[in-house]
Amino acid sequence: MPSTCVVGLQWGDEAKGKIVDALCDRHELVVRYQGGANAGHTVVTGGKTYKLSLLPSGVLRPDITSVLGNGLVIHPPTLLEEIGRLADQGVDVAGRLVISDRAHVIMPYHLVEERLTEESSEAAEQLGTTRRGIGPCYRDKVGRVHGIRIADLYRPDRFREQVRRAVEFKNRYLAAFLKEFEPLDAHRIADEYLALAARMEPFVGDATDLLHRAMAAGKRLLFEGAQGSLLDVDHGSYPYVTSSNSSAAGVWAGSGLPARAVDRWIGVVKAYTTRVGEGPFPTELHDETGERIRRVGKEFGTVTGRPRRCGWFDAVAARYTARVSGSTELAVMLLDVLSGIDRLKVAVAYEDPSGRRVDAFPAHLDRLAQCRPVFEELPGWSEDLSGARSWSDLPGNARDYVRFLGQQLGIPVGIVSVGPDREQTIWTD
Ligand code: 2SA
Ligand code: MG
Repeated sequence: MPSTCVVGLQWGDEAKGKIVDALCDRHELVVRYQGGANAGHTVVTGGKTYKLSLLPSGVLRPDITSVLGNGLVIHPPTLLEEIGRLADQGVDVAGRLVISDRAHVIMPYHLVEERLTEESSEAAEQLGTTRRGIGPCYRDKVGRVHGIRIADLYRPDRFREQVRRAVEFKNRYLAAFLKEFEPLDAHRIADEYLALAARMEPFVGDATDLLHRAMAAGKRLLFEGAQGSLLDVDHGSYPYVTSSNSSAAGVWAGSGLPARAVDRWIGVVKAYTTRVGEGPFPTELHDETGERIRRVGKEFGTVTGRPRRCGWFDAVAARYTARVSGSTELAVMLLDVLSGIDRLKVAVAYEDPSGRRVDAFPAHLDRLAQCRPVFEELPGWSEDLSGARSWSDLPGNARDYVRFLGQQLGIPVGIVSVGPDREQTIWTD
């Protein structure tokens, strides 16, 4: 039985959480390797809805160990709140959640710093982020001078000194930009975080070592990507991306395991495309069909509640990310949402302003913004798909549509989803 990686091939919210949840039966550990509380997973099981943001979907399974790898950025108040909320819903994570001591810590000033750019009068500085402090925390990680890791929380004297230096620096530049700025108090922040650290301590450990031991013992690992590959800081639609490697490229850096640890690579797509936040989106719909997809697909952000922008399936973008993420099989989600749309369109290429065909996903956002999709049209279906449980339960046009997506991306479709519930999943093999 192989270890598996599940990543989104679009701009996030591809319903990866549902696939991870379904695959838990065949794995022993679930590992997140990047991002933080900017992710949003909704898992519906046994008629209950669980909303997770920092914790991986695996925490809902009592026999799974969940790991937050070194590649994450962790906001202690959010982490503890999420653990508490799960406890209220009857899910106890004690003894089966491990947070890497190499992960970075999101500090209160990261949230203030993000407000600075997101509320800037310069439109280009507003990326439409989730405002969870993700970007500023990764900036400090890469900048090295002010980065704080989970392990630092357990060396109180050193930690207080780190916070003092960081706060002194941040106060100076924040005051220069913000009109009404109440300087941050390093003592208060350090006290607050040290108290939170004590509550987190049972969960903190050397996740890299734990994962290597698990691999050596033949345990099966399930890597859960957050956001989507088009939001990858290196490979995505830069600068309208998140600050981590949200494609499969992040697995090694964010977990400490070697490439050979994974042999099954599932790329997850919606049967259409959505995006939250700013940035070019060639197949975006500004009409009734777009509104219909948003309404039927309940396309609103899990973390922020923002309405998601909706559009046709973009095979140019997904073909690119399927390659970058090395996808060996495709999961097509939310197929049921397209029922009742007469003609379905899929972007199979782009065209630039001079009429030239563009097959490769452009590197520059200006070029992407200029590209117009070249659509191929497929007939839709009117049947409700939510009761389908096998490939043969799907209407012929729905099967053709799914096959077409697989052909466009050059990978076999292994999973089709027709609703949020665990049972509403079709395994094509
Ligand atoms: P950030 O906060 O720095 O990571 O934002 C940078 C860009 O990345 C996008 N982003 C996301 N896009 C889709 N889903 C995400 N998770 C939540 C969800 C989002 C929500 O599952 O619904 O609740 O709004 C996610 N996280 C980050 C973000 O929109 C920016 O474009
Ligand atoms: Mg999401």
